[in-house]
Amino acid sequence: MSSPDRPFAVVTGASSGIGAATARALAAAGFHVVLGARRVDLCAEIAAEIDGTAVRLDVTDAQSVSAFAAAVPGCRLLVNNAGGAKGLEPVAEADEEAWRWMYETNVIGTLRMTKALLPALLASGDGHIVTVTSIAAIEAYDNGAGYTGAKHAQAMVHRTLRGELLGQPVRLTEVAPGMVETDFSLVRFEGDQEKADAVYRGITPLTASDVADVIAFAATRPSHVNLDQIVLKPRAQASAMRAHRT
Ligand code: 8X3
Repeated sequence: MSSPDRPFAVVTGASSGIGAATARALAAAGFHVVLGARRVDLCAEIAAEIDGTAVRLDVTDAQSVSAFAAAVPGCRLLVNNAGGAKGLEPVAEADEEAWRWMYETNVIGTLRMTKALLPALLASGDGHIVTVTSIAAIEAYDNGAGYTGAKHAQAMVHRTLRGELLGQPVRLTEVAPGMVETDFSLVRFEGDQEKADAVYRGITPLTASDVADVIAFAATRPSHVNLDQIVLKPRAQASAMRAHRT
């Protein structure tokens, strides 16, 4: 893996959705992208397309994160994108296992990746951490406490670093999307296609590449410009619980 003239960008959850689109957008912006995900075969296909590198990564596994970090030769940009939701039910019916999974992937996953790559980001002399949170990191909504709680906690890891790293050459950008059509809802509803489709019915949601464009924009500003927090939603969505459907 060598990249004489292109800076290295690491994207987690890069096998599909926002992560895959971000890998493509960053490659187009001149980065050598290292794509990490459990489904490394999908990462390898995208890597071949964009002259990047695929490395297996499970952010819920400390050993996998260490091995990944050891395989990455440098890192100027880390995109913490891996995460997701499981379930949509009232607190009174919360499934502890689903909550554990959400905290493990969104919160501890972001923490692990950031800790593992922070030395390389600092060593680059011009590092940048982009964390993909959600409007669920800003709002509370009925039946969503497992996910909104995890996303709020993930955002706190990221926003706290904004202060802790002051004076260091690392920028921090939080990107908080609303409704984006990816396999997010299919994962949330454990493969129930009908339920997943209903989320996006009667509305034009954001696409993964709409979000990727914003990430690439933030990543290509001059080093002194820090886009702190970017919230993006479809025009027809005002909040997690309020959308206009036709
Ligand atoms: C996904 C957006 O509204 O389903 O992060 O929480 S929402």
